[in-house]
Amino acid sequence: MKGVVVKSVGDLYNVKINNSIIRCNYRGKNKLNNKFSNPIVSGDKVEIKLLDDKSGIIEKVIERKNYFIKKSLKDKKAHIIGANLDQILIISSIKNPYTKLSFIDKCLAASIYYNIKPILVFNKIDLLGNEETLKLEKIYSIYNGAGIETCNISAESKININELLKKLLNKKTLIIGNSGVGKSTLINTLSPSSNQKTGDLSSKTGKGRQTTTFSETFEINKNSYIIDSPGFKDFYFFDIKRNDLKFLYPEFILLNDKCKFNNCLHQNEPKCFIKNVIGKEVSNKRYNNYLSILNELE
Ligand SMILES: Nc1nc2c(ncn2[C@@H]2O[C@H](COP(=O)(O)OP(=O)(O)O)[C@@H](O)[C@H]2O)c(=O)[nH]1
Ligand SMILES: [Mg+2]
Ligand SMILES: [Zn+2]
Repeated sequence: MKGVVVKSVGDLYNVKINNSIIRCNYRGKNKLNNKFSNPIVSGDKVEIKLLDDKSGIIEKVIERKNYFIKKSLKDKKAHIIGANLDQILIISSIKNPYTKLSFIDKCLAASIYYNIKPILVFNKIDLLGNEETLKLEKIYSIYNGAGIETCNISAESKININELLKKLLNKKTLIIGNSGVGKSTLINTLSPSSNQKTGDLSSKTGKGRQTTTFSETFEINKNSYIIDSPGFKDFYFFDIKRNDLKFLYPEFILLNDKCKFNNCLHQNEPKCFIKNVIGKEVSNKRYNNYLSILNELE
């Protein structure tokens, strides 16, 4: 029988078949390609053998259409956050906590690398004063200028939720972002029966505590699903290399081959076209973050 994994807890997986949930084990763990730190994730399509009407064994993971992975700091392997996705919402906030643009840029680059459309969402707009609203507008102009779709919401005060909902219809959407930006709150707003635990911000650090530990799928309606994921503190690429990065910036795409050297990384090479258009076609902030991400990569 075929089903879809909607939740994983340790070695147990909830597999949805028609409208019921079957609790499954997986025995093939050792046979798997050991590139991954977790063998099966929310969104995976699997074949199972039923043991009774509530439990079964996963016999096979069906080849993934795509996946979103990051490097696990524990074992340096690839940690899969979600599989078989149509798009990714990168949830950020200007306040409580502030999301660094370099973190956003890494999430965007990875989404593009894995061929999954990113949408940049700023949550908690109910908290913003005039100055912060202006700051957010500047950030939007940077990302819209780079060809990235954006949206601002308040998951708690339910602002712009219908606009966001329209983008989610008939899609499977992974939700990522730092801890505390409101991913689980958004899931509860979009899918009220989901009852995801949400976290208070730590009074010491102003950052979120981790309350979601495994990716889990929730239904918005019959054809629309959202996957909540544990917040990342930082984001380390697994298989994205230095030479890949310049192809993961949409605003570079038409300009990359205008440099003198076709292996130009737009650092200090002579006759680099990109360096000449910083502050114009390419934003200063995006370029500086590009350089710092580049320096982290092999
Ligand atoms: N003011 C405000 N607070 C929010 C909003 N969304 C979430 N929060 C709060 O932010 C904290 C962290 O939310 P949570 O959903 O657990 O974040 P997660 O770690 O990304 O899943 C909780 O105290 C929420 O009540 C919002 O739109 N506005
Ligand atoms: Mg959460
Ligand atoms: Zn260049």
